[in-house]
Amino acid sequence: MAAIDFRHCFLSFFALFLFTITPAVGNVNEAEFSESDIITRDVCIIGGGSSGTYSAIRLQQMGKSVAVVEKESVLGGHVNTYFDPVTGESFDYGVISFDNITVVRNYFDHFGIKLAPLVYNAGPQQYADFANATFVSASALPQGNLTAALIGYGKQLEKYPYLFTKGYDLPSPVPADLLLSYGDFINKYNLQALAYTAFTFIQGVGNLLAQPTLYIMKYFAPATLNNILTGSGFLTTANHDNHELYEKALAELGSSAFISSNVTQISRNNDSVRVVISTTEGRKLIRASQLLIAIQPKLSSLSGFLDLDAEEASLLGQFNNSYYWDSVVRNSGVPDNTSINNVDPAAPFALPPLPGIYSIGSTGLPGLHTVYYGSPYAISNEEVKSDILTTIAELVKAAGYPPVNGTAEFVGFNDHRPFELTVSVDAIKAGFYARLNGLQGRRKTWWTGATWQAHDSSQIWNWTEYQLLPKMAA
Ligand SMILES: Cc1cc2nc3c(=O)[nH]c(=O)nc-3n(C[C@@H](O)[C@@H](O)[C@H](O)COP(=O)(O)OP(=O)(O)OC[C@H]3O[C@@H](n4cnc5c(N)ncnc54)[C@H](O)[C@@H]3O)c2cc1C
Ligand SMILES: *[C@@H]1O[C@H](CO)[C@@H](O)[C@H](O)[C@H]1NC(C)=O
Ligand SMILES: *[C@@H]1O[C@H](CO)[C@@H](O)[C@H](O)[C@H]1NC(C)=O
Ligand SMILES: *[C@@H]1O[C@H](CO)[C@@H](O)[C@H](O)[C@H]1NC(C)=O
Ligand SMILES: *[C@@H]1O[C@H](CO)[C@@H](O)[C@H](O)[C@H]1NC(C)=O
Ligand SMILES: *[C@@H]1O[C@H](CO)[C@@H](O)[C@H](O)[C@H]1NC(C)=O
Ligand SMILES: *[C@@H]1O[C@H](CO)[C@@H](O)[C@H](O)[C@H]1NC(C)=O
Ligand SMILES: *[C@@H]1O[C@H](CO)[C@@H](O)[C@H](O)[C@H]1NC(C)=O
Ligand SMILES: *[C@@H]1O[C@H](CO)[C@@H](O)[C@H](O)[C@H]1NC(C)=O
Ligand SMILES: *[C@@H]1O[C@H](CO)[C@@H](O)[C@H](O)[C@H]1NC(C)=O
Repeated sequence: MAAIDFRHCFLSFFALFLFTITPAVGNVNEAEFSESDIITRDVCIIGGGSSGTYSAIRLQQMGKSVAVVEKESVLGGHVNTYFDPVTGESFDYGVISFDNITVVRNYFDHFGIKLAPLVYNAGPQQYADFANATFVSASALPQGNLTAALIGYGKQLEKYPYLFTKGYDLPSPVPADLLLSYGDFINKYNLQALAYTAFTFIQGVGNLLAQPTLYIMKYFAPATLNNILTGSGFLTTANHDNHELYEKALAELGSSAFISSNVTQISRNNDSVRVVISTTEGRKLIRASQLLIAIQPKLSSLSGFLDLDAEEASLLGQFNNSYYWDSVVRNSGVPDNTSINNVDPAAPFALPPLPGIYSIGSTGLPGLHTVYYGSPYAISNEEVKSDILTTIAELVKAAGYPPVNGTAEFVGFNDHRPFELTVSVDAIKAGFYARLNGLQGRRKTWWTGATWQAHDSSQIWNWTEYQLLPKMAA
């Protein structure tokens, strides 16, 4: 084993060193693999989250053979479902809601999973400035007509229908309003009353007001807007177990899914793609006609194993990203029926600074609250956990909530970095996305996921279904 580890270190170093100089490096030596460790498939998919799993299931239905490589021990990516041993109930605290559209209905129907309207039973909403544990009455927050602002926002969205069907296929020049910071856009169109609602729904983007409007519109799309305006329309699984979709997908994929597996090397040439993976049952070689990359395309995520060429490296190297966490805390001391939202009454639109907690949410189950956390820059999981527990303790003390039996502890905690991938306004103006789209199909490689459409599973599946898979199948 030591010899293999050593050689692997050497190869990765070598590949990293060379990729900027020559496009064709890291040829996989097939002779190292016995026949039983070589898997031949039409498409090899890297990442078994929202986009990778959808693509795998649909490509199989279209008659293609696939292999899916997922580093975690489960499929599903940002889906986190908590199973409460005390009540036997479950709830979702990662991906929760889906839109009532054909691709969503077909996908869940295929696995016999029932969808139902999403019902919020978050109980009374409290507001507090989490930075100094000061509770604030709702009437002290900025007032305005939310409905009017949402309708006004909808009128703006109507100007850019392509944003919601065609990924990042932007016109040239890119419309100036899409390049405004979201804060400036809100002020320009008098939409101040929706800022806090956007902050609560469009979590994880770092500094919401500083992001280019393009990114916020992609995420805060017409379907989401309509669901908020009508107060209905969001669907979730009837059993409150979104993870079931991924258990059933894993079972259907069978020996074509490689979970708990790391990609160690990918080499592409004009004939085929070769992917070396490290699984719990040893190293395997996947030979495929096409590669589908369904992980976040940060250069740092890919450069360790992918034979990137200069164009790929120069594009993917431009991405910056935000940070997002979800968690479940038991025995927080916050009453079961209470949710507390973070506000800063002194800040524009009362949006609190990040890094920080978005909200502490009632789950409807005794002793359990969800806590969401965001940051524009990198911080460690230990810092996040410590900030959450300290802040909760201060809020509980300030509120004078009655003592509970037990101490606050995490029973769920997930780091969703890298979350929103963004490039600079200058890069967007200079045609970054036209070049990025030019990677599709190039070097036998296709790309899907949030960065190609939005952090919204319904939108990702819809885009993958209508824009990507037909091109891959052709
Ligand atoms: C807390 C939270 C709540 C959300 N709520 C909703 C919601 O209610 N509704 C909604 O529509 N959307 C929601 N989203 C957005 C969510 O739908 C999208 O972020 C979606 O998961 C993105 O899909 P993806 O395929 O791009 O990435 P992911 O789903 O993250 O999938 C990527 C997969 O690749 C794996 N991976 C990464 N690197 C490697 C590697 N090197 N080798 C192998 N595998 C690798 C990861 O483990 C992961 O499984 C939420 C997201 C978060 C974080
Ligand atoms: C989805 O919308 C259709 C109408 O288009 C409706 O019949 C169906 O009940 C909705 N699904 C759910 C789960 O609400
Ligand atoms: C808490 O901080 C806010 C500003 O963020 C300030 O307006 C308020 O006075 C502070 N409250 C206390 C009790 O210090
Ligand atoms: C808010 O705006 C909506 C839509 O324009 C309007 O119907 C409603 O009367 C307004 N509400 C108030 C309180 O002004
Ligand atoms: C789904 O994609 C189709 C085809 O591009 C498009 O017409 C439709 O508006 C999309 N639906 C949503 C909700 O994005
Ligand atoms: C691979 O394909 C490209 C584009 O079709 C071509 O330019 C190149 O010469 C080919 N390389 C080899 C080794 O055949
Ligand atoms: C995958 O990589 C992780 C992190 O480097 C490591 O802990 C794990 O053992 C690896 N798994 C396999 C099967 O190689
Ligand atoms: C992007 O990078 C800059 C500089 O490193 C940083 O300040 C910013 O907060 C980052 N994050 C986002 C989400 O833009
Ligand atoms: C919330 O629960 C507390 C007890 O924990 C109770 O005193 C209070 O009346 C409840 N509030 C509501 C609105 O149900
Ligand atoms: C606290 O929990 C312990 C262990 O479950 C139990 O024995 C005890 O009676 C509980 N005390 C209160 C005040 O609920």
